Order: sequence, then structure tokens, then C-alpha cells
Amino acid sequence: MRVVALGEPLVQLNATSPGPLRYVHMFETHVAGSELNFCVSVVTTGLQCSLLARVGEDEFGKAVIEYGRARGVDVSAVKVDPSPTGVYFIQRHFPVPDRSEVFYYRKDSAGSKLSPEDVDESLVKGARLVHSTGITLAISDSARQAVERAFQLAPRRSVDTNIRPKLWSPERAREALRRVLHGLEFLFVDPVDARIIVGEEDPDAAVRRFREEFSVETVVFKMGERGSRVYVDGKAVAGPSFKVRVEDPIGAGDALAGYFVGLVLQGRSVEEAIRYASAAATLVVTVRGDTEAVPDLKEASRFLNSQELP
Ligand code: KDG
Repeated sequence: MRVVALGEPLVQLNATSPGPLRYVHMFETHVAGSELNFCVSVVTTGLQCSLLARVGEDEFGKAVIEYGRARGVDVSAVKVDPSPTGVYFIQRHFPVPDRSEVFYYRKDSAGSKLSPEDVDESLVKGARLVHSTGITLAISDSARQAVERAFQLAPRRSVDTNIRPKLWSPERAREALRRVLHGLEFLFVDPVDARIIVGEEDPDAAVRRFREEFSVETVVFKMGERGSRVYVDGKAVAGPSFKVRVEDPIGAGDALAGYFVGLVLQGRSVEEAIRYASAAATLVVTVRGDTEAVPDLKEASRFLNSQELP
């Protein structure tokens, strides 16, 4: 069973010390990007995941390919483009403790050149599920068209809304996202994005709207340190939250989504899938980098057992 994701892989330069970037002297590099992160989690649960993307013909492009391959993601359809691989910097714990802020250097990047011609028809048609995010819809018209093309061909679809205010306005986000939500198998959304898309931030009210307007099947409502709630088959299942020391919260949502999708598609119950996915998302925030701390299933179990001890 194969999952396919479309989106821009990026190189992340993560501040090794907290505080304003203007006084940070050292950064460490990680490979990231929401859909690549998602694929890493899907693969870690035991499914295959292919990334449809473009990277630059440069060292960072090679870093993306090598890292994706090392983590078991199928990068054979990733194209090399003459534009540079996009990068972004992360400022940590400033001005809000336990939060991070991103600064993008990705305009006209290779990843933004993703286009409908990159959508491998047989790969997409044969996939169990095709996934993308609001980030890919935001980065360029051609990337948005690539997602729309893939979604026309895909048997089943999944979206993480991931509205990044530095990439586009709420109005543009609302319009583009509403075009791809119809009939989704999985929707991942948080209160801020739900308010932008359907005008409701209360989980129950927002999910009613997503159901009525878009016939979405499973909605995973992400509430950060307050956990999550999965709405499926007329029931709401609470996803746990765990208290840990936060190094960098970026990437948690992708781990939650990838782990959840991977386990549900392999027949695990929603209750079990969201517990494991929450463990994966929690471990991700304890280190810098979006995917290095994605646990395998045994590690996730050990984490969950440690949380249940008195
Ligand atoms: O979800 C994590 C991503 O936000 C991060 O890796 C960078 O893809 C990224 C983006 O566009 O913000």
C-alpha cells in the first residue's frame, strides 16, 4: 500500500540557541518541509510513501534526496530544477517561550516550480491516498495546480490545512483550500485555520461545517498542547497531550498526521492510532529538526508506557 505526498522539501537552519536571530551565531541544518515530514512518519509506521517535489541542482537538493532516502521515503519521482532549493531559519523561544518562528528564503525556489507535469499519473492513480497541505497551495500557481491535478486523479485524498500567514492572506488561503476539501478521507486542521476556512474555531461547530459543506470523512482537530480530537463515524475520540520540555514545536503536526494516517490505513483503531500519533508529535517537539525524533512503533510504545506509570 502506497501513500503519495506533494510539497516542497526545504533545508531548515535551526538556531542552536534561543532568542532573536540577529544575535544567534550558530545554526544547525535539518531537512524538512511539511509533506516530506509527513512521508517520514508514514514510512515509519510501515507503509510506503512517495514524494512528488522539485529540489535545486545544488548541495541542499542533494541533502534533501539523501535524507529522504535514508529515512525510507521514495524520492525517485523528485525532479531536479535549475532554481535553488528553498531554505528557512527558525528562531526559538522568542518572543514567546516554547514557540518558534520561521523566516523563509524560498521565493522562486525549486520547490515552488512544482507543476502539473510532475504529477506521475500511474503513481497517483495507484496510490491508496494522496496528501498535501495549504503550504503547497500557497507557494505558487503551478504548485497549486499540481495539487489540483493530483487530487483529480487520486482515488482518496488527505489535506493538512497548514495555513502559513507569511505565505499568503487568509482570503487567498480560504479560497484555495475550499477548492480541495470536497470528499476528503482525512482532514487535519487547527482552530485558527478552521476559523479562516469555515468561520468556526470551536471543534464541534467547525467539524459540522466541514461535514455539511465538504463531506469530509475523518477530521483530526489539532489543538497543540491541549491534544487533539478525531471526528469519525459519528464519534469524537480525544487524542492525549503529554507534558515535555519543548525545544522546537515545528514539525509536530506533520508527525501527528503521518503517523495517524499510516496506522489507520493499516487497520489500527482510531483510538490506538491517535495515541501513537500523539506520542510521535510529542517526541518531535523535544529536539530541533522536524523528523529526527519521530519514533518507531516500539519507541512510541515505550514513551506511552512511561507516561502511564504513576
Ligand atoms: O510543518 C513543518 C513545516 O512548517 C516546516 O518544515 C517548514 O514546510 C514548511 C513550511 O513551509 O512552513
